[in-house]
Amino acid sequence: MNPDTIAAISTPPGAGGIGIIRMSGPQALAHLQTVFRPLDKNCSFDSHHFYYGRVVHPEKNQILDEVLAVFMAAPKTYTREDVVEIHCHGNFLVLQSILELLLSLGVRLADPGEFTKLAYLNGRIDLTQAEAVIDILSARTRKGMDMALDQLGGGLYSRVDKIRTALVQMRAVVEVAIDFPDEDIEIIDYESLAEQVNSDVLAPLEKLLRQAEEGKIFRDGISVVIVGLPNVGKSSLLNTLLQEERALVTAIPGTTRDTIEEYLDIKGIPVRIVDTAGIRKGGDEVEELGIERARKQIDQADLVLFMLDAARGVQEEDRQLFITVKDKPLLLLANKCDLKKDRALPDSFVLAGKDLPIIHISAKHQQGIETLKESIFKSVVGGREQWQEEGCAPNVRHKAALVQARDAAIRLRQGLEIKATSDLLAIDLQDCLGELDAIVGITTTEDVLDVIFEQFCLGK
Ligand SMILES: Nc1nc2c(ncn2[C@@H]2O[C@H](COP(=O)(O)OP(=O)(O)OP(=O)(O)O)[C@@H](O)[C@H]2O)c(=O)[nH]1
Ligand SMILES: [Mg+2]
Repeated sequence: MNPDTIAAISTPPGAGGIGIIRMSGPQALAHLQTVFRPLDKNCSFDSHHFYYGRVVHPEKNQILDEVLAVFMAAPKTYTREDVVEIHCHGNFLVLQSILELLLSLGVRLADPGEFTKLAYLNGRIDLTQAEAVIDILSARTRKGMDMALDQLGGGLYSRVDKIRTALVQMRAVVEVAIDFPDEDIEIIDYESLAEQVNSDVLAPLEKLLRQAEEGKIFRDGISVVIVGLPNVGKSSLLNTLLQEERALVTAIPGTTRDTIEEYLDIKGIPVRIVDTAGIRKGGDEVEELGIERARKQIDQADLVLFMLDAARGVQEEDRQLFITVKDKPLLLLANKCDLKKDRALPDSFVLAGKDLPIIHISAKHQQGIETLKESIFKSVVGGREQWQEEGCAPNVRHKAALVQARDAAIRLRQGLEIKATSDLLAIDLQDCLGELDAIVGITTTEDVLDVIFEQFCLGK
C-alpha cells in the first residue's frame, strides 16, 4: 500500500459553483480533523457522510472557506484507501490555499492520474477500466461517452478475460502432455484443440480488432475540410453545420483568409470541421498565406468536402483545384442549389476522370444538410453500422497487443495442425496469453503504466 497521503484539486481551474479537493491515504482523516471545524461539535466523521463546517488554518486561526467535508473509509472508495473530499467554493484562490495548508501538514501533491493509478494498483479496477476514465474525461460525443462507460463497466475486460480463460484451459492440457511425454495415449486432441483456438481465441480476437478499427473513429474522431474556389459558400456551410454565425460570410470573394476549425457531432462521430480560404491564384500576401494553410489542412484531412457553385456551373479553375485533391477521400457538393430551381441538376459529374455523385445543398437555406451529414457518416463508417450497437472499442495500445496475440494464436493453430511438440505449443500459448495479460494490466511494465497515467489531468 502507498504510505503517502496525497492530495490535489480535482475540479478544473477557473470559477465554478463548487471546487473539490481530494485526499487519499492513511493520514487523510487525521489531516481533515486538523483543518476542519465542523459546526456540530460532536461530529463523528461517519464514513461516507457529509459534514458542514469551516476550514481553518490551525496556527493563524484564519477561516479559509465554508465547506462540506466527507470522509470515506477504505476500501469502498475510489482508490481503495481512506479518501477525503473537501467541497469548497469554486474559487481557485480558495482551493489553492486549502491545498497548500494540507501540503504544509506533510501531504504530498498527487501526480496526474495518481488517484486512478491507485485504484488500479490496489485492484479495484483493471487497466482497461483505468484507461476508460481518460476516455470519459475527453469524450466529445454521447457515442464516445457510451463506449467509455462500457469499458469502465468492464466491457473490454470481460471480453479479453473470456479469451484468457480459454487459453488457460488449453495451457493446462498442454502442460499435462509436457509432464508425461512418454504416455502412449495421446493426451492432446490436436484437432479439437485447433478448433477451439479458432472459435474461442481467433474469432473473438478478430472481432476485437475490427472494433478497434471502428472505435478509433468514434474516440479520436475525423477531420473534414471544406475546399473550393472563393465565394462558393464554404463559410456558409460551416455556419449552417454549427448552427451559429461562426465565420464571416460576404459576397466578396476572398472573405475567409485563415483556416477556422470547430467541432461537430455527426451521429456520434466527433468531427473536426475546417473552413478554408478559397483557393485561387493572384491574391494578396495574406490570402496566399491562407491558401498555404488550407493546403496543409487538406493534407491532414480524413475527408474533403469539395464545393462547387451550382449557380455558376463548373469552371476551369474548379477542375484545376480538383486535381490537387483528387487522391483524398472526398465528397462532391454543389452549393446554392436554391438558385437553380428551374434547371435540372445532374446526379453525378466527371472530374479528373472520376464519375462522382453530387450532393446538392443550399448552405444558406439549410437544404440537403441532413443528406450531407449522412454521406459524411457513411463515408467514414462504411457498411459497418452493425458494430455500433456493441459499444466496445479497444484503443491503440490494446490494438497493438491484440495483433501480437492474434499472430501467436495463428502460430499455435499451425503448431496443432502439424502436431508440434507440447513445449512448442506451450510457447505460443504463453505468448498469446502474455499479450492479453498486458491489456488488462496483469503484466504491464512500469514504462507503459507511466505513459498511460501521464495522459490524466491533475486530481483524477
Ligand atoms: N443563394 C445562395 N447563396 C449562398 C449560398 N451559400 C452561400 N451563399 C452566398 O454566397 C456568398 C459567399 O458565401 P461564403 O460562405 O462567404 O463563401 P466562401 O466560399 O466562404 O467564400 P471565401 O471565404 O471568399 O472563399 C455569400 O453572399 C453567401 O450569402 C446558398 O446556398 N444559396
Ligand atoms: Mg469563407
